[in-house]
Amino acid sequence: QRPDPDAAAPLPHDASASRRSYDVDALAEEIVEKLTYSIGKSPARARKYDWLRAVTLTVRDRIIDHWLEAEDARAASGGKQVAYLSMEFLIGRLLRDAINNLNLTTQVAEALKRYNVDLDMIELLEPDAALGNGGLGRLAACFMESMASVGVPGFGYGIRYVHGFFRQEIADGAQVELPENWLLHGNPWEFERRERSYEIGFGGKVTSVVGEPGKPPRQLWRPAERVLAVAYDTPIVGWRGAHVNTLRLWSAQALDPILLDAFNSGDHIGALVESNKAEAITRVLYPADSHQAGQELRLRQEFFFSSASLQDIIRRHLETNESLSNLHDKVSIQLNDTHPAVSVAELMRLLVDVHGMEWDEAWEITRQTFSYTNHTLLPEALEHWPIHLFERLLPRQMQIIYAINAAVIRQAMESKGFDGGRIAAISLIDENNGRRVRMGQLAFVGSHAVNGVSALHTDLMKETVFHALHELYPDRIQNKTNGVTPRRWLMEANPGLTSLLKETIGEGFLDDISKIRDVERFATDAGFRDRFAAVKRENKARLADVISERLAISVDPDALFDIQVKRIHEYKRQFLNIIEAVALYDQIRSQPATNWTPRVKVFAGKAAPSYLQAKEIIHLANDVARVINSDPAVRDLLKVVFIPNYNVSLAEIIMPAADISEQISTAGLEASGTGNMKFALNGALTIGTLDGANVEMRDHIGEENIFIFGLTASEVAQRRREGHSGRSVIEGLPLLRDALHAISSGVFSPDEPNRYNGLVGNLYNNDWWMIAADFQSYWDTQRRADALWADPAEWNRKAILNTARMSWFSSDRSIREYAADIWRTGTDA
Ligand code: CR6
Repeated sequence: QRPDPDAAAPLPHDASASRRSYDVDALAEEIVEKLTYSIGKSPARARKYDWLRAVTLTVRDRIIDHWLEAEDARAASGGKQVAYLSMEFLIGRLLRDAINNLNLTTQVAEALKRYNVDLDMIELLEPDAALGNGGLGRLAACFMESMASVGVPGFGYGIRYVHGFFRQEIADGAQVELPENWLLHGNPWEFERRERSYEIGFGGKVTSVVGEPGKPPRQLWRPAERVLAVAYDTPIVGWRGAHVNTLRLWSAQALDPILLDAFNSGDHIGALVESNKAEAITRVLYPADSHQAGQELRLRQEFFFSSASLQDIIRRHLETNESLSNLHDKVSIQLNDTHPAVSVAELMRLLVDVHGMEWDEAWEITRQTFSYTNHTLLPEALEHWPIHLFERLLPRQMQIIYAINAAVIRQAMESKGFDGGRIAAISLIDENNGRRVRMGQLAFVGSHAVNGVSALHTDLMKETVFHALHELYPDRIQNKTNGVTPRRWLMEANPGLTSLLKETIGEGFLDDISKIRDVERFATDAGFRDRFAAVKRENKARLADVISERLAISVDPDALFDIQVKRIHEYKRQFLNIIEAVALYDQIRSQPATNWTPRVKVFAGKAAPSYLQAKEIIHLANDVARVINSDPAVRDLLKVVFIPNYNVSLAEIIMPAADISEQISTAGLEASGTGNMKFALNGALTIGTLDGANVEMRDHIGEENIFIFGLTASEVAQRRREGHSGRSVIEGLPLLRDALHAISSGVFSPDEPNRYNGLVGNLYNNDWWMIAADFQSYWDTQRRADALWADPAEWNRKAILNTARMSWFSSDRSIREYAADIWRTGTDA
């Protein structure tokens, strides 16, 4: 029997005497004790941030009991663990998550109320830990939470960036990037683990040392430069406190904090050069999403956290095992994209050079240990490093990659009769673009399992980037469709809907999200539909308040909220959405008598600082918003809003407030998407292409409950082969032509009429992203949505069916599949 989340003092599992109490009196007392003795303030003098810290420390203590217990249990069982290596963890705020997962919401709020402090207000002060760019980083965060919830013993390994993803402001319509400073008030969640530090080398030389008779010479790498990786641990607590896993993030430090000789001889700056150079490695997150940032510092980051994590994994293994020959039975290492792919070469070096293992055995263990997730097919995002850079920074790893490559090519020629062209396709070295190491190929050959993140994406992997490798290793690629955690994205983000569901179908869905399907029966119940709609309206009013506070724009919560929030990228086609807004604006003005559906189009998202087209799209959205919102002719029929600084916390407000979710990428290019899942779970209707996980969403939700439009992936490929360009399409569609003309003639940018000539010109000359090609279909589908909006009962029925049928897209399901098919670790359920 699970405890009732709203009961006064539910202990997640059996309470042991040492456990801290969960009742309100004890919590209230302890919060003040933290305030007094850990922070040095009396309740009367405490400021908001002091309360945040005191509450965090109080909640944290309750996690620690479980954490230590989990560590002991794990060590005693000797079972297999998962190490999830990811350059990004986009965790957002942790306090609400922790309180929710411990079922402490009511009690903590009650305890704080005694001091006239509001828990909601305190929670909002917590900085958003933005150690990631977008979907990939957020997926890693959802996976950490799900591993702890379903009982997969896991470690997340990543980088403790001092500055996370930049803060975005909009000035005169354009994006401005400002540094982010999440550690400003300290980070009460983390524990520095000095004893867990490792040396990481760069550069230098490799020498051959003659070994024992009959054995090959050993290679000795003497790095020219060495830095220290220091671990910082954050406990991640699962649902109902069942398990606590560890997120271990590495921070770079110099071995010598200061060069005293230099300092004493008067070179005060030079004395700090080394420590600056070392610390630069973990100073800032690269803000490129689905795009390779090809600088040396990025490769240093990748190697730094890979090597530190592997050294840590090996050390932990050897604490309870005699040798490394069973490493693959005890740990599964998941490579989250190719960012940690250098791990394949580094593990070989550690096994062979440092621990004296034979090459063949080491290779077998390496392959059995690693698995790799691919997250994109975009050519500009596939990582490849110039050989000369790789060799200079990582000379021994380069040798190892050559050796692996030779073996793979030999195997291909011998067993499958591969010839020239197909050898070039599998080679770890790209010979065409000035010789580069291909990280995707390295990750692929070094892993026993390779997965895509949606069914369509996985199929396309087999047909495109990994076509030849798939022929060589036909059993290696499998699919693992992404998911999102329902704790954060339903319970915490949408308490109104959660309560309504609890009242309607009971609380079973909290523990087993598949039970949410029970609400399907109520989709035709008028009373329930009204309550569902009332919750949505409240969530929209909350978003309207945010829009009014931040932008001084008033929007009507009764209008249709049509929302596209995600990174700004040409393939995601925010431009298509903006053109539709312009065309609609035009129509509303020229046909004022028509019964238009009042709409609020909401945009949010960041552009990579060096991605000029993406920045132009942001500028255009803001220019169009300014003109439309100030035109009395459209009255309240159309509003366009760009909310700055999209992040996890803002997403938690936006996702529950959407009527329409825009998932309109050019088919074949969005590997999965995860925002699409969050919206639909919260009862938004999707307008989307048959791309990424939209395809599977359609299958689960039912074709009639989702708006699908546009070219399919194979049609896009076909058009591109035929040399499609937008001109003839545009000339045949007056609606589109006029909208584009308005944009390119300066209607929205009178201060610089030519500002959007480039963007529009691309559609005429090329239309690579099929915006012109898909416009009519998109427009028609939006009008179908208008028509449905006119029938609220029917709209709400479909919205309820979305919520009811989205449970498969829980990251608990994804994690169970990884555990069963790739990691071969157990779960609780
Ligand atoms: N940009 C994909 O583009 C996917 C996530 C997580 C992305 C997106 O469709 O949902 O990964 N890819 O799998 C990369 O980051 C390389 C993303 O977030």
